[in-house]
Amino acid sequence: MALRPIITAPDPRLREVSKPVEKVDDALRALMDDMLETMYDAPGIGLAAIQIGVPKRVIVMDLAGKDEEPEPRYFVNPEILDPSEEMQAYEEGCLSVPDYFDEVERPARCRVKYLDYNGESQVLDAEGMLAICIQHEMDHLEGVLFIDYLSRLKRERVLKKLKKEQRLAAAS
Ligand code: GNR
Ligand code: NI
Repeated sequence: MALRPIITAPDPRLREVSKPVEKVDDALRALMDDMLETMYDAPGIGLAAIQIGVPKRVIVMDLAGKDEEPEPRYFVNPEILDPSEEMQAYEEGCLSVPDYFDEVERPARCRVKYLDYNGESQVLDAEGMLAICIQHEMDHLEGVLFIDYLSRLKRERVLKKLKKEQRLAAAS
């Protein structure tokens, strides 16, 4: 297992549409292991492969609390079905948009169809934080970031600040 660097906005790779996985094999499981380790280290509750620069439709997640047993989840080629009409708002953050949080509204419930760590087909009914996180991660697979739901003014302000920070970091 290895930690991989997390790429941050406005890196153009975050805008790529990730490609479906053809086979859940040992190489893909090694990628998922690295993703989980990188996510725990960050720390974060979810990670899409493109956030470490790999444009595959793979997501890892763990929503267990700090004092609970880890509960790693793996989603390969996920699809969202039956999003609810009812929406819920939540203050979101993203490891690829560091140190910025803002409210995003998404369907409160959805169903997710995906392949698991062993390549077996699964269907999961999601609500609450699970629904929020799976939709946030699915967006990454389409090259969408949570700041895309904010006003243009807010988004440009965030991106400008990130660019400036990256410029300063590169110069030091
Ligand atoms: O760690 C994360 N926390 C979070 C909080 C609210 C809504 C979504 C998230 S996902 C984020 C990790 C991440 O960037 N995944 O893509
Ligand atoms: Ni994110």
